[in-house]
Amino acid sequence: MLTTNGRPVRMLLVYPDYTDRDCTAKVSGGNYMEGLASISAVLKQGGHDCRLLHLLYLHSEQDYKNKLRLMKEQYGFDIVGFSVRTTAFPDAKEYIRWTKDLYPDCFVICGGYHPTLVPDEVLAVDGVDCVCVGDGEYAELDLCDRIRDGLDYTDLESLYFKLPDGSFRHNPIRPLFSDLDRIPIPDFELFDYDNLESSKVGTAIVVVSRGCFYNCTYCGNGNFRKVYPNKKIYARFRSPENAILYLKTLLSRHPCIKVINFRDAIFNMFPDWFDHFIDLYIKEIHLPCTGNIRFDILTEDTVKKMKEAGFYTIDMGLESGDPEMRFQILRRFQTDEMIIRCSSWFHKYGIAQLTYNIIGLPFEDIHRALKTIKLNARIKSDRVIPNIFYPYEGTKLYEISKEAGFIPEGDFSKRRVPLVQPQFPEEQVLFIEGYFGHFVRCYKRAFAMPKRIGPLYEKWLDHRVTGKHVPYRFYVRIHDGYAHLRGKIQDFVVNHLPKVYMKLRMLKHRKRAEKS
Ligand code: B12
Ligand code: SF4
Repeated sequence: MLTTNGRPVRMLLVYPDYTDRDCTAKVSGGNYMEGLASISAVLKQGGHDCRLLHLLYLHSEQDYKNKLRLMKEQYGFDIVGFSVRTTAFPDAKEYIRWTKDLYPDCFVICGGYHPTLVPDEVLAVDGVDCVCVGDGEYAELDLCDRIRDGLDYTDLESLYFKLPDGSFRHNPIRPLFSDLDRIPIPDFELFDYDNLESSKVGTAIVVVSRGCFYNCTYCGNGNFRKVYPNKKIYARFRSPENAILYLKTLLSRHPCIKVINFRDAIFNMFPDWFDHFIDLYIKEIHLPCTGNIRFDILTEDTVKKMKEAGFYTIDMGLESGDPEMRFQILRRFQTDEMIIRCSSWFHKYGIAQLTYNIIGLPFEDIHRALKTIKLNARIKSDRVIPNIFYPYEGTKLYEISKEAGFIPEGDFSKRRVPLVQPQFPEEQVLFIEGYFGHFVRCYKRAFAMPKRIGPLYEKWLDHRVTGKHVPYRFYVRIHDGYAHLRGKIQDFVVNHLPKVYMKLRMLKHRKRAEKS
């Protein structure tokens, strides 16, 4: 049993924070993560200490070990905690192995989305001693307290342990508490905050809630909440007053922040909360902001108020333009009319609209994907983000994909198109993803044309997307080259000329808003 003999515990959190396989060292950037900042705040409030090893790119063994050694020399951690989202799991396994190579006696705990969805799979990994299921702040605090006091910790709620004989001990999951104001303001300084990718362009990633009460089949939320004994209160917000306190604290510590990006799953999930918060935000903060909004619970009045508050743009999950896919496969009960009506309010009040879309869903084909392009064009979305569907283990859509035989054998996490579906081959999915924005622009033009020419142009475009002889592979190759170059230029501007990037971005948003 690990103990620090009365000394406060030192915890090192490891955050593999990258989504590509680029191994080039980066000196700055990375994302803020509310969960880790929150754990750190609670541990520090409890008298322990916490540091972060923020992995901004795929590390080689030597690179990782050098960093860990340095941390050990400078900080002397007792526990290493890995935050693991599903797509980071294969790399996390390597980092854990290398950690144990260097420090065989070090206690390793994993938490985050993947360990919550499939705890035993994570606990089975060599080197993992413990897994945290669900929210981690108070499980971690109790663990550190017991380690400090030399007490048995293997019965702690929300933690699963690997025992010396290799068996697993599953403890019950602690109930959620409804009052998020109990959690201290996050420890923003766990991160090199002013150097984060968002901070460099004057933007703060802010999360003032937990969870979501919807059940979209591709999203982990439906399953994250199942682990709790009182799952009904899974979706919770800080009180509007406490959320304002959060923002004021952040702004006083980091005056470089000029824009707030609310990354809560659905910012208007509780319409009364949202209206009250906006009133306070107008009075007390009033900085340009953006957030993720759901169409079906919005009123025109709220959109009007959002404009007043400083919302210059909003994000919304459109996901699929095919109503059948939306209702039956994704379980998102939003009609085309609803989506079109809400979007018109955003145009009316000059708030730019960004939509998220999924390509390569199970049972989708290029004709259905084309409907997604067309719906984006119809609502005149200002910015479109196409994402290729990834079947997260533990989600309903993973099960559906597996049952249909669309999930290939072996590790599919590194495939560009995870599902293998005869009716929607890889090159077509990549083509739609690559040229999504281009075609949305073309269809916008078609829909704006006079009645006699518009439909003809639309037909010609349909043929360019779904025609029999479209050279999909060739187009994909051209797009890949272009995207690589564009990414390099954008990285350079964000990291070396952040002020120019910020100015260009604000200018672009202003232009869009003026246009609408
Ligand atoms: C805000 C957010 C973001 C932000 C911030 C990212 C971040 N890492 O937090 C941004 C916009 C950058 C982002 C990006 C991405 N995101 Co995101 N994001 C969210 C969102 C909406 C809320 C997360 C949040 O802050 N929750 C509140 C905090 C307090 O909770 P938490 O993070 O879960 O942390 C708690 C526990 O998990 C646990 N815990 C976490 N780590 C650890 C570590 C240890 C040691 C312990 C003990 C406990 C522990 O304790 C924490 C405190 O209670 C969720 C959806 C949702 N509703 O949860 C998706 C979600 C996390 N995102 C997801 C994905 C896929 C991504 C991207 C990969 C998307 C992409 N293709 O680019 C990237 C990955 C970026 C990255 N480097 O991590 C998935 C993850 C699915 C999965 N199974 O792993 C989610 C769940 C949405 C979904 N599709 O289901 N995201
Ligand atoms: S509304 Fe968003 S966060 Fe909520 S379940 Fe659906 S996809 Fe997940």
